[in-house]
Amino acid sequence: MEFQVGNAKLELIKGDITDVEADAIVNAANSTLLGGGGVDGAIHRKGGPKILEECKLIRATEWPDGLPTGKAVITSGGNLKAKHVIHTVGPVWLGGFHVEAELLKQAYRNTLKLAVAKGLKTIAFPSISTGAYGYPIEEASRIALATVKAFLEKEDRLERVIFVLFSERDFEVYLKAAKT
Ligand code: AR6
Repeated sequence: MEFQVGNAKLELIKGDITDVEADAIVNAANSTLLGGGGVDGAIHRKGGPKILEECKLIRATEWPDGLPTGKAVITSGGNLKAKHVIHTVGPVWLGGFHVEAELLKQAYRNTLKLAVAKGLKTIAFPSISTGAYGYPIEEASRIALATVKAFLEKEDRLERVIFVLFSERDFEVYLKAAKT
């Protein structure tokens, strides 16, 4: 499913983000930047050790105490088809009373800003925070889509943003949110 937003195409697909060809795919990482399960594990497994080496360098230089929730950093794509990986940290769901929504917005927005700053044109997102971090996907999908749409309406340098949903159910939830 594809929608036009400003100058860009916003696309929803069901699939594995590690197979996507794009200027950047986004990693739903944790603050350590040293890997984990879910999409993070899949990206490091398929992308190979170069990505982890670059993450370690970022920790040693820019973020010695870890990447704060809502921030984003970029590495190469290693062995992936994607040229780069943008690593961001979504919020852990704590019941909705702890600024989770604002932090989720920041994760999407800071990732998009970094992509533009690096001159990237195509970027693919997973559903940040809705796996291990427990964010209810209906609410997260609305925030994700609204944040990306608002960004694309003001910023004409991105050409394509793809949401890569891992399950049929996640895909249906995002599709419903995109249509309303
Ligand atoms: N392609 C696309 N989506 C995927 C893939 C994939 N290959 N694999 C999983 N997903 P999660 P979070 C979906 O848990 O909730 C990690 O351990 C998955 O079905 O990966 O932000 C990190 O190191 C779900 O819908 O990320 C952190 O510690 C979505 O990606 C923590 O998990 C996000 O699930 C981050 O938790």
